[in-house]
Amino acid sequence: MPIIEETPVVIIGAGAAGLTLATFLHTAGVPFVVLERRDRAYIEGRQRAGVVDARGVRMFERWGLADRLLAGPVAQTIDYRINGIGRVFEIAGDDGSEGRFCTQQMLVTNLLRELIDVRGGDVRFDVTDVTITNEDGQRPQVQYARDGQTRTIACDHIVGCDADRGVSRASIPSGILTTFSHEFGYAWLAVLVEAPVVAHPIMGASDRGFVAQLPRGPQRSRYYLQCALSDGPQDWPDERIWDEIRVRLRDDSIANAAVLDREVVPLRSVVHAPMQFRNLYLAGDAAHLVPPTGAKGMNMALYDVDMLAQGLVTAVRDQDGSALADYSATVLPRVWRYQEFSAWMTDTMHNGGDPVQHGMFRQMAARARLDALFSSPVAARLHSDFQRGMA
Ligand code: RFL
Repeated sequence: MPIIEETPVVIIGAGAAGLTLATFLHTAGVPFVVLERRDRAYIEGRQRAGVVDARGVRMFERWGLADRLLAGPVAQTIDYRINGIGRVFEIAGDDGSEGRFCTQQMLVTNLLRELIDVRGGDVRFDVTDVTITNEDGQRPQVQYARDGQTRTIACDHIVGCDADRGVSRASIPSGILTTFSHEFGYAWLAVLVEAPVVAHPIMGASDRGFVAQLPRGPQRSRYYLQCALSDGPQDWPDERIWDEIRVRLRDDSIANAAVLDREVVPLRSVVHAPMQFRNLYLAGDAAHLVPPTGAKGMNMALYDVDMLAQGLVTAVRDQDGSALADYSATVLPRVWRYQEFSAWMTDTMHNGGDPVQHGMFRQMAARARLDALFSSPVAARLHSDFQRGMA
């Protein structure tokens, strides 16, 4: 016999979105269950984003969690380079709020500690075979297997925080969602190295392709190198990685360091809309993907769950489902603004470099766009606002 339980909210996926939402719900006294297919150690070890933007910092402050969850220095500068020649852009706003170089790994580890170890929140790891029943006029159910047993949870709301290949979006019948997508035609080799960022985070256009170095804690950084879509990690041995970094940054003094991880990430932008169907709500990568160039993937996920948490709290605690009904319409305009920003950053930094793909006209036009950040206070202000998540 399957085990049947009840809870108002089931969250599928314990990544940045699912754990943040669960912690907000716990803070507001709304019961939930989180289902995650991986184990805790795997999730704590997953390295990805590096910045919580200023809006995200404010959000954690508003929920009274910033001191316990966020760490790392403030994110104030980016060294934009063209063929090794750099100019340092100051990310500035007039409201005093700043982003933090808090890695996704650190945020997730702190969320797990706060939610499970401190508060005893209900997060179930190593689940398999999650299936969603979300029929018109019926109470939703989520079924899953763990330790050889099948269990069913009856609930009022299901939140899909299980990223692009999860079960949540796949459970929505075809014809309901529209998928908007764009492929950039190249990939990034993402390399985690045992070497810190020395002065400022770097975003570099070069004739040989894009290069970036971003902090991942006090001793580590992540390099990104534009590469072909057909490349695999095996095409990039350590020596090739370091040679290419030195050439693209025009800096022979950069010494080889240990390469801890390497993966090839195709650059694409995707939005699935609407972000809800009956009692199922999609958040984070389950609803949209951005190329990492603008550092917005995790921050968009945090925005989604901020809005969802507020809607779920009023629906469950105050029996007022109006904010939840408007969830998708509320968040999508902002999703599109940050899609546009991420595509802008991606085009500018890649077209401004290697002219092979888009030609020399687009190269010069992209460099002019980058120049405007340093010559036009209006362009600089807008760019700062997007970087800070305040646009
Ligand atoms: P996550 O963090 O991937 O979490 C999804 C969770 O769902 C679980 N899951 C399931 N659980 C149960 N049943 C199933 N059937 C399930 N299927 C999946 C997974 O195990 C996982 O634990 O998605 P979430 O929470 O939506 O968060 C989104 C962010 O992780 C993502 O947007 C960012 O990592 C994107 N990203 C970056 N974002 C930034 O803001 N700044 C960056 O600099 C940045 N760099 C990056 C990135 C993503 C990268 N990837 C994915 C390759 C760099 C890289 C290399």
